[in-house]
Amino acid sequence: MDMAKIGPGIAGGNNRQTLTDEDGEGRRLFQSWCEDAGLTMAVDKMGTMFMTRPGTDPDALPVYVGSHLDTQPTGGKYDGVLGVLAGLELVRSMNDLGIKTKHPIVVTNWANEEGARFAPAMLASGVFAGIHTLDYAYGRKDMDGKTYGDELQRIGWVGEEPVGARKMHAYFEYHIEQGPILEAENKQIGVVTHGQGLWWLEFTLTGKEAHTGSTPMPMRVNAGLAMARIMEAVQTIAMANQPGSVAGVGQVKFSPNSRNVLPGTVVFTVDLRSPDQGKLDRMRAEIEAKAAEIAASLGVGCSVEAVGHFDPVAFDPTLVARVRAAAEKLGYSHMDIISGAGHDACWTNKVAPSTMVMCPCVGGLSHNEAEEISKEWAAAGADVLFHAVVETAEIVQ
Ligand code: HGY
Ligand code: MN
Ligand code: MN
Repeated sequence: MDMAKIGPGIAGGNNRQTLTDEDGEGRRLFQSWCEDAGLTMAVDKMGTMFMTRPGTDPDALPVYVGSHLDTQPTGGKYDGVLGVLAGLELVRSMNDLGIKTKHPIVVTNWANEEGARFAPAMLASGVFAGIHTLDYAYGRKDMDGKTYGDELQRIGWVGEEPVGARKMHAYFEYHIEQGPILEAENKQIGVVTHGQGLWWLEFTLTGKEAHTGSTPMPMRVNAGLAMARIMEAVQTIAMANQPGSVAGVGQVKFSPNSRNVLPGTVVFTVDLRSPDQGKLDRMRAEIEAKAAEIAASLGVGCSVEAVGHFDPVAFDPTLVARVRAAAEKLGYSHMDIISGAGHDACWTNKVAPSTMVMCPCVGGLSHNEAEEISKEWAAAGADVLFHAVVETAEIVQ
């Protein structure tokens, strides 16, 4: 709740977008809490924060536990934040209990998980996993044309450490489900076995700027109409690939976006996801083909760029089993689940054994300021996380 006071939204949630002053303030608060718990901070060149609790074996690779503190513009208080602060709480509990582990523990705040301001999502963990270069990431621009590199510099969080230099023994991420399944099934814990794959397809449609009043209908080159028909086609294609696949449009930019001017340019992003690799790629091909056909039928120019992508992810079976065993041992109701949302764990899984723990959220609502969980749900997930992480880090006392 103290973190939620930083970058407050307008309806009880948060607007603490990556590399804003509010993000900087949230980082400093998190750093102070971590240093009070005896952790030492390192920051890499993408601005990701690594807070280390030493292990007894200096040569043992650390066990990482983290998520993200950046939010959507109309985000909730728990998406990402729960996982970062649960990592901190895990360390505080180890301190209280005098637990020492062979492997160090590193609590992590990944920069720019959301991808709302600078696409793609999971940008920093993507550089860490070798998916993106640092130059590509630094060059990513927000809607105002500001670059990631400049904004990271401006808030003073460019770290020294080369991105991806540090190696992991294992990575755990605790996150709200952001979907309705756990609550509907009355389960306290989501044992996350997989994450669905994703394409972010950015379409640029080129019409003809013209007067909305004096231009006869047959003379119009209407990029807005093309977008509307493509959005309908996206819905039809997603519904033809049930169960499990999803597709929709969250961001549209009309230029000049004036009430009485037909748009010259319309830019919009299709967010397409499926746990099934074949469906994911077939749907992408169908959407792109249909978009080209619709644009051509209206004389509208159409180009598309994939601005985000990851294949469906299978998390580490040993770690997944350890989460499931912890839930069993602690007596929490649980079920296996596929993550509908993308997470930094999807990228760390490329370079180290990774998995996730999920708790329910009210009505499955997320990316909405009304996002809500119960303290009981939060505590149960943190308890399972604690046991899975500490077992992986090997208690020596
Ligand atoms: O888009 C996602 O899945 C994540 O919330 N950034
Ligand atoms: Mn998240
Ligand atoms: Mn999110």
